[in-house]
Amino acid sequence: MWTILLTPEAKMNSEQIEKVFAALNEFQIETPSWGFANTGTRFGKFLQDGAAIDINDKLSDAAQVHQLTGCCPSMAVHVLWDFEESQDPLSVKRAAEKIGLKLGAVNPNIFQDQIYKYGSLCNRDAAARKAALTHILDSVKIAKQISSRYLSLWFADGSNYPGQANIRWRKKAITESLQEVAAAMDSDQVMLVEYKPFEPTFYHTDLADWGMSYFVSKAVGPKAKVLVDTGHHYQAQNIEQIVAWLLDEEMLGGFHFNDRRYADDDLTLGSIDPYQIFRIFNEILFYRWETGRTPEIAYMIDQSHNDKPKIEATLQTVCTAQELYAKAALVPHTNLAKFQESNDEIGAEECLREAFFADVRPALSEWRKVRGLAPNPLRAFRESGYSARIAKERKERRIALGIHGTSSYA
Ligand code: LRH
Ligand code: MN
Repeated sequence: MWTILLTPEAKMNSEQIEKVFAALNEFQIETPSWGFANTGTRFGKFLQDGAAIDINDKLSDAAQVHQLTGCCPSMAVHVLWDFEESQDPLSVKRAAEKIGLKLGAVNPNIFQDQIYKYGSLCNRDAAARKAALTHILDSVKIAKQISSRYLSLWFADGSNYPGQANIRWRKKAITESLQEVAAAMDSDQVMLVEYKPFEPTFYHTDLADWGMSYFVSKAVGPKAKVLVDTGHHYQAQNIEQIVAWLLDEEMLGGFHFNDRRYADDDLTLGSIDPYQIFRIFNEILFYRWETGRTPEIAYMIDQSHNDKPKIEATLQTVCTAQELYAKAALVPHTNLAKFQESNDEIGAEECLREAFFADVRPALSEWRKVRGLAPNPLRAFRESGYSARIAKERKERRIALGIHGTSSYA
């Protein structure tokens, strides 16, 4: 009934190794430009000499991660953090392609300007709404110029006190504006609508949970899908259930992966609860096995590495994501479905536990070796001397540029 995967010395049989290799062949995850820059919390930002200063540094660091892991061919950009006013986005696209990278999801910044004090698209002040809509439409243009399929939208919009906001008015306002944005997008472009229960506002957030993003996305039309940021859930919320529902509704557009102990902590994936990410991957692979449908899902990282060395933290994250995806590919779906139908909860749970506790690292190292990649990317990166090189070069450049690194968020 159960394949004996639990005992550590048990070697995976060829069928299981094939499943792991097939999973690794298809698994790709996008790195965030802001994960390579100096970031912090409201209590401070601890600067790293090696942190990226500009978009070229971010591209160079993202290329390092892709060269070492083979599964991060694109880097997401945050418009106001990555594109200077005068900068031609095409030149950034070309710079990326020169080092084997693509520019990924385009994230407008509709939360940091003073005009957004009471919100962006939900603000009662027409000037703020206009500024936000204009910036988002500019971001759509940039996405087209750099051939990016994804416009990834997160709104800090909300309120801090009861009575402050007409929540229904704001719901209509953001829906109407996003319908206008969708109309400006190409038919093959996807709008990802992210939700977050709180922060930076602490009474209500306009897009606070998956249901609100679902409703607004439905009202916007077929280009809009829901973006699940794993850090944007109340404690104890069953995220994989939300994923299962969005899959069944064909409304799952993508993920912002990170980990958390308390709230939107943006810690490295799998550092606190690796079983959480495994359960999410399991829902996706089980859905595909059961329906034969392979939904297009944008796997992306959204983390701010406030103390860990940023490239190493990103390498840890990518390798952990590969491991957890490979483990989820080992779940025996036929057995699982049979145990579910016969209400054999232990049988069903053991299908997941056996796969989760399987040691896929030998197969993962083998998969890397076959591709001419270092079996252990993190060790290879440490031995490369890249960190010391960039720390020296960027420290000198910061001094030359008179940058003290505490200005913008990323
Ligand atoms: C908001 C968020 C959003 C980004 C930002 C960097 O918390 O998750 O996705 O724009 O982090
Ligand atoms: Mn996010």
